[in-house]
Amino acid sequence: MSFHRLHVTPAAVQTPRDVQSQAHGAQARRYTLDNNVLTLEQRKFYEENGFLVIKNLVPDADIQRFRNEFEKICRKEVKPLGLVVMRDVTISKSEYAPSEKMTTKVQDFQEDKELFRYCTLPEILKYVECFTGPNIMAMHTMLINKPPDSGNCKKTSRHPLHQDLHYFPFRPSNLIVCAWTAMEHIDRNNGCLVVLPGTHKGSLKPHDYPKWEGGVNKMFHGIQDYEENNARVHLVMEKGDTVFFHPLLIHGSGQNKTQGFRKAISCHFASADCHYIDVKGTSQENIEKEVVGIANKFYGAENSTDLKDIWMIRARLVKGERTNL
Ligand SMILES: O=C(O)CCC(=O)C(=O)O
Repeated sequence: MSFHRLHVTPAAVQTPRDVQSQAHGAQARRYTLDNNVLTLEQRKFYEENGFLVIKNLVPDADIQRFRNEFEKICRKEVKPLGLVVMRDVTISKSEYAPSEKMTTKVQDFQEDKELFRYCTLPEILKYVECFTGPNIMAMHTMLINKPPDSGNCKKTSRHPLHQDLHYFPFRPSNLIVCAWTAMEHIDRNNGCLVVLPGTHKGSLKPHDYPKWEGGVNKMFHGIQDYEENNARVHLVMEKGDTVFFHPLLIHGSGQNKTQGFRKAISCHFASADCHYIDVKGTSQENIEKEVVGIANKFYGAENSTDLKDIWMIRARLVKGERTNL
């Protein structure tokens, strides 16, 4: 099966996905492509719920290598270009010492050969292609090291409920997918992902910092206005299990009540056929301001960067052709 570029089309014109849906009979499939990787049951599950867990997808040996590299970064033995290192809001600058305990997340590891291998693993890309088609860009990368919250009880390790599309100035959303891999056993005790099934069918909601007593970590925007009665699923995962989810799916993660640092590695992939949008005048304007402000500080520029440039610089082709993004 070959895929074609997907352009914004007038209502009367069919997209390749419409044609595929019809060829495969009864049910319209908006969120998955037909490439014989997903079973019918898996496709139906993703279409309905907006996420899909694949058990035991990433080998232990790879996870150990990601862990080793993360530790090297924390010890400042390697300093990959463009990498952003985040701390918990409760850790003051004066406390900073290069250690795993001070680092809650590293993001934008596209220049770190060892961590970036995650985004090129055939096991991962095989599934990503079911959502993006064959031209695949790795857009946003993270290794999350959720710290224990048991010491200060401020619950700052929680990640508020949000939709990842809030952060992204590119569309269409159906050609974007996140892969998130557990680097150890993850459950409600150490702060697993929680998802609101089916919410990927809704629209992008306004996000802002939640007013939490203990403070909120940088860029942890959340949704205030979501359906309280929507079912919630806590994703209990083993090392190597990987969840693929839609960027409109409402999700977050809970408090880490253990003494350990809960680790996961993730990448947001998009079809290279997606296009950038201008978020001015939309609910995404607040995140644009924040991201551009941080980038200008990082690169020492005065209001010179725009959101599209930031994304274009860090995006990497991992399969196929860089057609657009
Ligand atoms: O790993 C986590 O705790 C949550 C990550 C997440 O939802 C995100 O970064 O968008």
